[in-house]
Amino acid sequence: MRIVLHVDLDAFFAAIEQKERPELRGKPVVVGADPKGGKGRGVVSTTSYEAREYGVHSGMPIAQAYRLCPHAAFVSVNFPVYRQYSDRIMAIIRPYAKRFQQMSIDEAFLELDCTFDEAREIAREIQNNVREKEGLSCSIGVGENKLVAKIASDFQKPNGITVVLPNSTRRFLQNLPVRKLYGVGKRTEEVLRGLTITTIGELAAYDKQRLMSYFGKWGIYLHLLANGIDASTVEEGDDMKSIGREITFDEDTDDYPTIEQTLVLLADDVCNEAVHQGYSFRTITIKVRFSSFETHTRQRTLKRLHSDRETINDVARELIQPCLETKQRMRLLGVRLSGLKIYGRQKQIGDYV
Ligand code: TTP
Ligand code: MG
Repeated sequence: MRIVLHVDLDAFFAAIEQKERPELRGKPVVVGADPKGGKGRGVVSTTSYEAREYGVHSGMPIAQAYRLCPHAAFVSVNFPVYRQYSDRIMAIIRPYAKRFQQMSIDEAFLELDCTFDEAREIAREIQNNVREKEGLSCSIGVGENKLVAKIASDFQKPNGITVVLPNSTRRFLQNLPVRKLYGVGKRTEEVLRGLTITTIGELAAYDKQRLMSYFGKWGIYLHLLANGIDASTVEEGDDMKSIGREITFDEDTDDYPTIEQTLVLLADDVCNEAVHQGYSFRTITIKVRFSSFETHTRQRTLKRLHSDRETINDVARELIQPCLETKQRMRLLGVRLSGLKIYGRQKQIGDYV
């Protein structure tokens, strides 16, 4: 039987800050942009569980976080340190798996060759091992496929283990909101709500043909997911999804030199991060948010892997052109690299520049 285990670190960036700085332990910690006494722009990356009690969460404007919890410790993002933790933790987890797929800086799927009872033991061992070696806690989900394992790891956070046996998959999913299914974002959620579907159980029981008339092929896929069916496999590989940076301007701007300078800064930043971690990339994406909050992303996938900043700069400049032509003021600018592949560590990078 195929068993999938999903590991996700708890409050990852904030937990590392608390580990590195004992004075922050047990306190609300907000990792993200500078709040500037409530006037700061930019967003919250993540928060410690203590800060979540005040309603502060990832993606929230930092000024709002400041209003909700002014006495929190506001800490800026220290990405290279988080990446080092991530690399070490993934190296601890990887040997437990028959197949291993890292999904982001703090989560991975493991395909296991064992029984569900043994999988629960492995989950405990992984938690203990990560706690002893790195001083961090994680939550783990075990299920018959990736979909169930991922939803299960989120079910009892922090420091939880949730095992969903195949014969209880449908019952487990039934009362959860549709938003928990991967691929279901705000838009799909809203359309579903219009059909009076809010839970996964309601979606599973809905007529497949009608879903297809609203969503096309995606409707069939949604119906399968809601029924706990997911055929995607754990793919071996260096699957760090992306390396990205965003900057919210202090004041919205349509000044080309300012925008270009920022673009170069962002390109440099993501390039340094990629080279430092030994990644080459194939896809470059830019993100622009205008004053109206209207947000655009544009991307290009190149024919081969690259690892130089000039390529990022050239492609990013081309991609941003249509956004400049709108003459709207920009609020936020971002650059992201994806299609990443590891080419050993620093020493080989030169070969690919
Ligand atoms: P998550 O696993 O989504 O969040 P988390 O680990 O902080 O908390 P949880 O216990 O709920 O898993 O994301 C992992 C890290 O990615 C997170 O620590 C910070 C970063 N991140 C952002 O920078 N911005 C975001 O909007 C999100 C969701 C995460
Ligand atoms: Mg996490």
